[in-house]
Amino acid sequence: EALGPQEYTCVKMEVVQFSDAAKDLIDKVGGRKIFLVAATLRPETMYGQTNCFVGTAIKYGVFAGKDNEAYVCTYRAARNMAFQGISETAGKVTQLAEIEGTKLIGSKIKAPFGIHPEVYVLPMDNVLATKGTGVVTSVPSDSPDDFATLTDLRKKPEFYKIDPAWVAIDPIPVLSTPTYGDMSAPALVKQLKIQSQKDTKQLAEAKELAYKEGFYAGTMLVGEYKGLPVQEAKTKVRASMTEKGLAFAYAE
Ligand code: A2H
Repeated sequence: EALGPQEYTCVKMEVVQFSDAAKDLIDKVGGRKIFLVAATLRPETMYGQTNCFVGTAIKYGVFAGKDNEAYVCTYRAARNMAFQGISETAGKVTQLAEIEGTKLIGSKIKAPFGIHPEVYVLPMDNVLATKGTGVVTSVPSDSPDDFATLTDLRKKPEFYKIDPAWVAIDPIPVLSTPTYGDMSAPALVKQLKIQSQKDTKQLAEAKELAYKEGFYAGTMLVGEYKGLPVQEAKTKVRASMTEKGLAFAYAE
């Protein structure tokens, strides 16, 4: 855990098609554009998004943003955003609707900068309600948690009550590292013999190794900053996304 404030990039994933269980949200937002808002520390990896995760035990709100937008995230995150100039009214949280994480599963959303521009919302066990927005965009090439969870879902779609079509996108190489090659997460999951998303101790170790190697030794393989070191690309991708209205800065 970081000691100082954590600076996230919030990626705005516009809803293209709600799941049946979430469809009634549309009538509650007064014609606003609705986005799932995913907090990430690795904006440079967004080219490799294959899906998005929500917590099945988490309650989400839909909150009024500026410019006739609405954001799906935890109430906690919406309150923090209100004090960072992100809500419709400065300092104020305007909640338009509420929805359980399970009901969002199967919704189709846009993945900003994604090589696959549209992805599905899927369940993850270890999403914390107390961190970020409670929405995690999934990059299985570079996040061991994302890779382990996606692998679980692919192995047992009926157990997780998901359509196999929602997990059809394979991990996409985004950056290359000397130690782990073009896809750090699958390499580390294999090396540390991680069996599932339940192996939280090994996953924490894998996450640390992947993060350090990617940041200090990674080179971009795709996108506008292909060929650049990850250290340089990170801030550039973030700025580019923000400038296009696809992301915003969020700290907690
Ligand atoms: B990261 P930190 Cl490619 N619960 O984004 C669990 N995990 C959460 C979360 C929550 N409520 N909110 C955000 N996260 C994830 C990309 C990524 C991330 C890659 C590699 C590593 C990585 C794609 N998923 O994180 O505890 C988000 O996943 C490892 C550091 O605040 C976010 O960045 O340090 C990261 O954890 C924030 O974790």
